[in-house]
Amino acid sequence: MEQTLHKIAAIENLIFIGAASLDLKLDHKRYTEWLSNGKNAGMKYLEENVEVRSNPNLLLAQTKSVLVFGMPYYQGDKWTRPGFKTPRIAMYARLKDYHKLIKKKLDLIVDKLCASNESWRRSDFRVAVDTLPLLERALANNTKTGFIGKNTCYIHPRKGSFLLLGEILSTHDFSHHSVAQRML
Ligand code: B12
Repeated sequence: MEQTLHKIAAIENLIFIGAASLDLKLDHKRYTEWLSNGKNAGMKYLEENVEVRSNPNLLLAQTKSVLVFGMPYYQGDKWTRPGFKTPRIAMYARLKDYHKLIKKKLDLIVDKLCASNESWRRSDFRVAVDTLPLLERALANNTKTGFIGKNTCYIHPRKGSFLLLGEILSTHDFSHHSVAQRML
């Protein structure tokens, strides 16, 4: 299954980071401390749905797996060549809106997963890219494939931290299912 998800993700120019452990107790604690220290700096929406953020079951009942994907967004030095005035725009913002971009790609992956198993329904999955109340970095960290850096970003051993995250929540346990042969 792992191998297949890596391949399907690559077709969409994503990387499959891994299936995350859903144990977010420590992260929940870190998050609430962060809030009580006022680190959200006026971003009021981060004070909402605090319980939901560390419990994917409240976003999709019976969630058994959270599959974490990444979209590398480093764009090399094409913006910094001599004579070219570098615009002061964050690198991720020079792309099309990544929420729409990644969501579309993850929706296609969900379609492929559903097509691979006739008992799987679209409603067994939920796609998240930034906008759902979910601790995305903590989940990426829980895949045990990389680490949280001093910049607070999830860092992938090969792709670094220029990586936007997206997730597929599923009621199916991806550590046990194998749809590999039927899919590709
Ligand atoms: C609010 C927000 C912001 C705010 C606040 C940033 C912040 N420090 O949280 C602002 C607008 C400033 C921002 C800026 C950026 N953001 Co932003 N942002 C978010 C958002 C919506 C929520 C983050 C959040 O909950 N913060 C609260 C803190 C407490 O949580 P956290 O940082 O996720 O940390 C948790 C874990 O990582 C863990 N943890 C923290 N430290 C440690 C240390 C160790 C050792 C361990 C084990 C665990 C651990 O515990 C924490 C609580 O669970 C997420 C999307 C999402 N839903 O998760 C994107 C997200 C974090 N942002 C992202 C990006 C790309 C950025 C920018 C790089 C964009 C840019 N300007 O180029 C900057 C980076 C700034 C920075 N260094 O954090 C990506 C990060 C991808 C990655 N590889 O990690 C995310 C995941 C969006 C996405 N879907 O791709 N962001």
